[in-house]
Amino acid sequence: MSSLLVIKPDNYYGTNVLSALFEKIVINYDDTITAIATPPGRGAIGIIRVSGSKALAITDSIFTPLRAKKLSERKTHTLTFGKIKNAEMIIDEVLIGIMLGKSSFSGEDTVEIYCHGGSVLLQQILNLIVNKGARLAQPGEFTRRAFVNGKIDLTQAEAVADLINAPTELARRAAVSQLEGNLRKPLNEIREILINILADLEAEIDFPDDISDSSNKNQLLISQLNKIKNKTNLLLKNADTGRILHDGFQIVIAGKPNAGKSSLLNILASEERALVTDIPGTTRDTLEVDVNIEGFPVRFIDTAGLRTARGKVEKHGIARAKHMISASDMVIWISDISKKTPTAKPVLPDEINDNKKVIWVWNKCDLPAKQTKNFFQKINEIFPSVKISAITGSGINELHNLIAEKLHKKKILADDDVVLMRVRHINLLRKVLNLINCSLKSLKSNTMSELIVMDIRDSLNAVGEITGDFSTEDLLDKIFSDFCIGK
Ligand SMILES: Nc1nc2c(ncn2[C@@H]2O[C@H](COP(=O)(O)OP(=O)(O)OP(=O)(O)O)[C@@H](O)[C@H]2O)c(=O)[nH]1
Ligand SMILES: [Mg+2]
Repeated sequence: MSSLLVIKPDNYYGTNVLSALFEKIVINYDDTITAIATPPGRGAIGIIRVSGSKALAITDSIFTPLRAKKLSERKTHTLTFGKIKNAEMIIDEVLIGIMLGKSSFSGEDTVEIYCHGGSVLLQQILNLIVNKGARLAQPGEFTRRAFVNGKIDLTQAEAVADLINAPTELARRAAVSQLEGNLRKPLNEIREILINILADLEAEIDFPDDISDSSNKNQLLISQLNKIKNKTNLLLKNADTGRILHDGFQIVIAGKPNAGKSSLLNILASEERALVTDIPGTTRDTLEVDVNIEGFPVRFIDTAGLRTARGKVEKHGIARAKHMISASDMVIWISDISKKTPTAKPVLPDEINDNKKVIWVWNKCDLPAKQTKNFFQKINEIFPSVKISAITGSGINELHNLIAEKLHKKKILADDDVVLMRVRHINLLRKVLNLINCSLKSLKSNTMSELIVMDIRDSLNAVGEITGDFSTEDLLDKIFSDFCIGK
């Protein structure tokens, strides 16, 4: 699709200061869409959604209510029992909910058909609806319409997807907070201040003679810009935590062959996922397991033992392990405590470019330790370390705690805490912060107002891009393509 600018109908960039910023293009969302909203497979109930101006008429044409009233004669938010028919053939007995116009999720007439949850049956009803004139919905199109119809902003639309995809309770809480508008509110406040600043600066440029006390004016401007800076910093405060909640945290388990990497993965996964033998070089490929660590979605990755490769397959496995190490958020370096380390200092692969991302795990502590006191001390000075046995399970709780500590668990405090979860939001807000800092510098050095106006406009656009007040079709396509069909 081409890169068109989408302006929401209720957009209030109404001031003449800003009107020149946008070219208004109205996108046609007039057709009626439909989709199965429940997951594939068998279930007690299946749901089909229909949304658009012909939703009621189309559904009426295949539905016979138990009592006389047609759907189009019923009030909003009512349920009607009856039969879906193809000509005279009964397809299913169903309950139908209707939500009309602005009072529906999408902001337009919406019908939900609750039928029995069989895939053939659902497909049949869907086909009937399409034959009567509805179009199959794109992924996330119901939510996209809610956005276009001004029911929610883009942060809330994204929160819908994040809520559905939330891998842990903590991620769900963060998504609900965003859905409730806890990100939208501070962004709107920032936008209001930016609009006011822009209007003042434009007036100053257009009518320079009317400006009386310019030093006072500058002070006011600086204090407004600092206000934005504080609000933006507050939003960015939990960005690291948010990114982990959204994208997960990758921990690679690495070490020499036979150190017990796969055994540790199995104990963390609470099941026998990886093959364990006493032959060094058992693991060749990477193996991933997702675990919830105190609310954070953590992916543990078992890797091939690092040594001089013997053969082509092992060589590939080791290359893959090294790649995973460099791309990871954290490395558990696992070392066999029952074997004497051949070097006086710890030697780690070059791919671990930051000691801060390492937790040193001494494994096999059920066996006699063969390390010198000196070596233990050296490790403790450089890395957080823990002694475990992947056979008996001892020390695993301590390892859990060390990981949780690194995940900044304490940063999420209350339900309404704003946690930026998407890289898109984080990058745009960092851009706002940079631009505001530039404006503050410009003001202090008495740079021309025109240049400050440009920075403020760019900040306004960046905030608008987060909320969707300023967005392109390409951006919307990208965001909504991650949604499931029917949402
Ligand atoms: N005594 C004892 N043996 C262990 C422990 N952890 C693993 N082992 C044994 O060590 C051997 C190697 O374990 P793995 O988990 O396959 O080791 P690995 O690091 O994945 O080895 P590669 O895949 O070959 O690199 C197996 O015989 C395990 O049973 C432990 O805590 N104590
Ligand atoms: Mg292994």
